[in-house]
Amino acid sequence: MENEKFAQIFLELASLLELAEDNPFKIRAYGKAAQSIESFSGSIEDIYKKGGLKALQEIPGVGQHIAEKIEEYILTNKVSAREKLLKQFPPKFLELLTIQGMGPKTAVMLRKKIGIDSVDKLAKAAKAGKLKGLAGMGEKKEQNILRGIELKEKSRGRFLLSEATDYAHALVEWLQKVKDIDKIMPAGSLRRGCETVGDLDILVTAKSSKKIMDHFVKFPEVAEVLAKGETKSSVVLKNGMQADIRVVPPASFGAAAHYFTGSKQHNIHLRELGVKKGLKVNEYGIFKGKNKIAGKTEEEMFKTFGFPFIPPELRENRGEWEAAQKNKLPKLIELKDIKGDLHIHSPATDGTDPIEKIAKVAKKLGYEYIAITDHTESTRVAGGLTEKEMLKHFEEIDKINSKIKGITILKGAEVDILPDGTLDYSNEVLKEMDIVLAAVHSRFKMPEKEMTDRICKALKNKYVKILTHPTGRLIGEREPYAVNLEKVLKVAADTGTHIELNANPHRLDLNDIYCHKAKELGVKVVIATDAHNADSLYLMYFGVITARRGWLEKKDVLNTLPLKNLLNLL
Ligand code: DGT
Ligand code: CA
Ligand code: CA
Repeated sequence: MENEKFAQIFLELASLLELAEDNPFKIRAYGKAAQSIESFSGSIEDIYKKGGLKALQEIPGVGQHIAEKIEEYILTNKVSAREKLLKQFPPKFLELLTIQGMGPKTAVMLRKKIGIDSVDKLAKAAKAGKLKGLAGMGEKKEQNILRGIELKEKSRGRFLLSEATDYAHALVEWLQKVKDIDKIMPAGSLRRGCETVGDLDILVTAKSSKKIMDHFVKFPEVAEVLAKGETKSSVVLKNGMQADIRVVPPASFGAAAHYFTGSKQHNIHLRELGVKKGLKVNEYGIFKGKNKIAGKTEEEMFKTFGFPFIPPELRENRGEWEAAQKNKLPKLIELKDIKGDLHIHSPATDGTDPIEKIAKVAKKLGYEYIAITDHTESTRVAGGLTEKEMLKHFEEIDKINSKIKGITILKGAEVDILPDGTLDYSNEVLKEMDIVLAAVHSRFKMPEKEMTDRICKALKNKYVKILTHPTGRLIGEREPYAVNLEKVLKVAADTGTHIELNANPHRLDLNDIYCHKAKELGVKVVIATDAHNADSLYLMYFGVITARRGWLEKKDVLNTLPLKNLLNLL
């Protein structure tokens, strides 16, 4: 969480420099540093305190220049270069860049021509049709910006699952410092693994509620205390997220856990079942007349109705009650079922950690294999390799593979699907790979039919094994491209191609609903992190929880196979 502050500063600096039309290499360096710092597992501040500038420079993506800025921030709480640029481009103006369809050039132009310096003003101008006609602005571009604004408005007040998870962990750790605290459970959408979370709902049992509440409101990340009571308190954290805590009696813990985990629709169904049986269900328990007949554990809550335990990720009223009734709940995939990560970038393109380091972390995670899958020529912004460079890079991988024991490194690439559906590489080169991933990285705005044909054509290439991030969405930032996914999944089924569930919490692409659809159509899903550094291998967790929301079992996921079976299948 502390690191996030630094990452945020460099991201902002990158945007500011872009607005100032500074050197593109410098801009990329800041972007890379931000990414690397955000996913770095140690504390940046501690590293500086122990080893100074020199130690900072051991962090991937951090050179002398960036290390000095970190130092400046730690010592003065400011970065002068940033302060200077913020005078020219204030935060309200900067926010324009978070709108899909708004680049730095457009933002600067709009300010100069019609004085737009905030998202509010942009929204008004776009809605009034005042953008088209300005330099380089057509009807389409205006529409695009309008869609970007809507997307932003829709996601306002929601947080990525990863951010919510970080805060929930920190809060739980903080609460555990209270001596007589008993159970602590983050419930709500977080426990169900939803891709975005509105607020945190923490449940605790303890002897003294007062001690808990006193301690809760002193959590260092609290920005504002909204309410402080005996059974419930609410705060707003510094990132704008609300957190509610409830102290419940141990005899009602199961009922409260079930109620506050939700979803609301799931809860309503149980209450209705209760009514039919003459039982009252609420957050205190299940009651027959005045007698409480269940409530201590969640299992008990389900068992009273003759149901097995329904995992939180399934509680969306999407068929889990019927499946429980028939004893046909899936045995959901677990993190420990994953045997390897099949989508990883190395420094040969836009990754930041050496392959050896990645392999070491993968081994620690208990994996049997990883695949190094760098970008191909057309993805220039990410430093994509030509065919010749890729073959040379494979020789490097072979060398490393023969040196490293206990894990196998597969050679692959994330090959661009060109606008006409052909691939960036010839079959002669694809043939040399252990695994071929294919992805769309350009021309996102094609009409649906063209995009669908483009992707389906690529899937028909016999060397292509996995389609990565199938819709290209970035949660709250970029809409999925127009594509008929159902058709894509059918072609995947026919051609024996696998579909990625990209575990990056900004993507989670395929989403839960389409994971379920893939399963129905018999398409195996690959859960992969798309890691650009070793720490990002831990993002697998978010992929697995999304897969669970999509009802996937171990057998539905390709990278649960041991290496031998995987290679046979490929
Ligand atoms: P969020 O915070 O918007 O991401 O979503 P949740 O699911 O965490 O919703 P939240 O925080 O409003 O409430 C937590 C849980 O409390 C919710 O999942 C189910 C339960 N709950 C809240 N309001 C109601 C209600 O009106 N009826 C029922 N049956 N349950 C409710
Ligand atoms: Ca919530
Ligand atoms: Ca809540």
